[in-house]
Amino acid sequence: MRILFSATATKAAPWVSGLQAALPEAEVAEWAPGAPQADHAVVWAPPQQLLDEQPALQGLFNIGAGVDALMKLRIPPQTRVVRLDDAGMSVQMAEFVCHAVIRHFRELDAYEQDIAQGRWSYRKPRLRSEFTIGIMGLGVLGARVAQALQQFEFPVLGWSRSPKALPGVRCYAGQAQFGDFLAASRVLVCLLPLTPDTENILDRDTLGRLPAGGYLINVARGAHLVEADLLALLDSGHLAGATIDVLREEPPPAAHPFWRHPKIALTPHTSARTLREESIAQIAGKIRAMARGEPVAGVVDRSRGY
Ligand code: NDP
Ligand code: OXD
Repeated sequence: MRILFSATATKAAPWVSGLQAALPEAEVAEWAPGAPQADHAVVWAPPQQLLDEQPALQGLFNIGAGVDALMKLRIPPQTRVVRLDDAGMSVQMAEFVCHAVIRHFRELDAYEQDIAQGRWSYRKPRLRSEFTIGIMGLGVLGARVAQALQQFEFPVLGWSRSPKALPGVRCYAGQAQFGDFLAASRVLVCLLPLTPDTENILDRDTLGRLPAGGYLINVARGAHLVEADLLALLDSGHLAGATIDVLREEPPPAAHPFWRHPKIALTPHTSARTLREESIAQIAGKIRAMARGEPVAGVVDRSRGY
């Protein structure tokens, strides 16, 4: 069995040696143009040339949860595209989103500014029951975030494409229930995949339907958000602030307004990182399951785009 590795902005050597150690029966190599035909490829945003030269791949394993970069490429029809299925990401996403929610709910930014100015002041505690958290996307990551937020007794709502029943979560589905979901969400967390249906979904209309004083946490993809619309709603005071982990251009140009906006907490696409060892173990397990003819989790439905 032959496996190729190709990942933009990632050191190949530890992945190649890790995959080789996990699959000693295979021959694992970093992809280069003209590489011999392989059975599987493990990739992040690979060049189109790899797919054009490898028409017989059985599995194309993405070393991330989001497959939007892959969906832009021409992929041979019989190749199964397989995403990372948690692999240590959901606990990171849960801690990141809980941190962002609590930081805002407890006004920790404001306390830090007070302390920096030598002020020992108290703010009136906010009502937890009014801090409804609406999660867009109730998949592997969204469901885990919903579960974690309930530990802090926030009312949690969720929105997905198909109807869901999650313990303790008020679930909404589809376009018909989108408006009701937004109107009830004081904090909006985006954990959708980026698809033609969800691109630009965080626009003036969507964000404007949050209650006054709403707060946005975008941990999915930069192209979900119309950045100018967020800025306008922050300036008008309709939104109280935002935590932004992902941007259309990463890193953003030096003049990008999000770098220094007083109401935006910016992080460098780090809310849930790919963990190499967990990911290699998961991919190796799936490659072996495929060789035995067994089904594997995380196969992307190309017609949906996720
Ligand atoms: P999943 O595929 O498991 O879940 C996606 C969820 O979104 C599902 O509940 C799905 O609904 C819902 N959804 C998809 N399309 C629509 C739509 N048009 N309308 C309403 N709901 C929709 O993905 P994950 O939870 O694993 O990951 C989500 C995203 O998080 C990734 O695609 C990636 O972009 C991002 N991500 C960001 C990271 C970071 O570090 N910032 C790290 C990892 C991931 P249904 O259940 O009905 O199918
Ligand atoms: C992912 C990411 O999709 O890191 O896994 O953004």
